[in-house]
Amino acid sequence: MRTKEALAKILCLFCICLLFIVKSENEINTAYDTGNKDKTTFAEAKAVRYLLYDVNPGEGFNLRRDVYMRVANLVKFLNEDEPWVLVLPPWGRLYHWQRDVEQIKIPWKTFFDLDSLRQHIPVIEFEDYLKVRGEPVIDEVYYLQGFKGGWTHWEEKLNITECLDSRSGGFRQDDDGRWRHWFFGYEEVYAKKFACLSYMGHAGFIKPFLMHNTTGRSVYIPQAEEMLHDRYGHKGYWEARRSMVFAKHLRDIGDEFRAKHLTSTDQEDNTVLEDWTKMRRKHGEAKGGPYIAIHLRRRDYLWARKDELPSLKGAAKHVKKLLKKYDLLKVYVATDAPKEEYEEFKSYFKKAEIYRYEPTEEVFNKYKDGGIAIIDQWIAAHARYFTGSHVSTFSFRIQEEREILGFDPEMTFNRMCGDKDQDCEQPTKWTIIYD
Ligand SMILES: Nc1nc2c(ncn2[C@@H]2O[C@H](COP(=O)(O)OP(=O)(O)O)[C@@H](O)[C@H]2O)c(=O)[nH]1
Ligand SMILES: [Mg+2]
Repeated sequence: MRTKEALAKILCLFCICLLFIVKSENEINTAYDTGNKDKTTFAEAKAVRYLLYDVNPGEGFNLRRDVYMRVANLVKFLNEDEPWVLVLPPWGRLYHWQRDVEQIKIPWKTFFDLDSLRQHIPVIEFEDYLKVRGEPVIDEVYYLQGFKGGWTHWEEKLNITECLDSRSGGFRQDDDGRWRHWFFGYEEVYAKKFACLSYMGHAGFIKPFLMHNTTGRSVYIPQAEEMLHDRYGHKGYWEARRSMVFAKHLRDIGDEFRAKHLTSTDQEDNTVLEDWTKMRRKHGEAKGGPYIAIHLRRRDYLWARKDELPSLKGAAKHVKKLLKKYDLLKVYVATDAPKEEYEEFKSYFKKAEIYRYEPTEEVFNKYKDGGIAIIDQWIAAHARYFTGSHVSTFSFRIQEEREILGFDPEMTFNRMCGDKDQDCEQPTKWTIIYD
């Protein structure tokens, strides 16, 4: 009798274990639903679909961050009806990232905190997408483009048409009918279907098309910048923006630099970072470190926006005034300037201490130009006072970071003027919105 009871107990335990295993398998399958393993049969559960996107190759790092926000909110909107996961486009081959080492296939976790992104929408890295699919395949590609002949009045519309770009954005069909492309450097990847999609509209406008006119497990939309923000500067914009927390390893480097050279710590400066979903600072709560930060945009901007940028001497003159006004001695310079230009800028100061972050080779090799740009932005975001460069998205992202931290907008939304226009128009104050 005893042995029978014991046997029954063991059998029972075994059954419970089995149930658990089956349950967690199901959970895994619904969380990372895959093409191959998709044998789960939940009565109402819909299979997860994957959205991939990319931005016109000519666009820089900080406009790309802006396009992420648009697509992220599209994915959020899709998830109101169907489970979609956003596949993060690997970073690489950016126009400004020109050092000798090849900078491709950089995952998002190098630059951003994925857990924070995931508190807004479900995201996975491209490499994880490939693992989940088990095959280097993307089902459908819709290459976004404008309408032929441009437009005279604005209306939301989309239409599958011939490709306006004679190269079809570099997509070409091989002998087996597979669509080939550079695909972020993963040239083994192929797409099953390709079409050009003329588009004029906000990001949310593509939702019905994705839900009803596409059937593939994954849909890729290159040139996603054609889709506009659903509501620029509103609650959803800021939710997506707040979720884009920089990776901790980069914040740590910036914080170390602040403490070592700029007498700046979060406790002293009232800039302690909290979980973004709970963080809600009032304007003026953040004090910032005892330094002025400037974003001195040079290189390609010198010819593109020559009259709106100060000369190095002009910038120095302006910074001196600021140091006096705010009774400070230290200056942090975020810049893409070559060494000689930075040295020239520095030479205009006698008393003030001028700082720039310069990575060791080891740090550079790990985090690349994108990581260094973020460290610069992070340090600039913690200054008592910030001033940037005219219509630079690099400056804009610093301003947003400062809004999140809780600075007085007067200490944030500033830009340096060109030498000939000392009274130039200052940037719009896109202040943070929570509700
Ligand atoms: N590290 C660093 N890089 C910069 C700075 N300013 C510009 N860059 C580089 O130049 C690129 C500028 O492109 P983008 O992000 O599109 O900003 P925008 O062109 O100024 O609107 C950045 O991604 C960086 O690679 C800076 O202050 N620090
Ligand atoms: Mg740019």
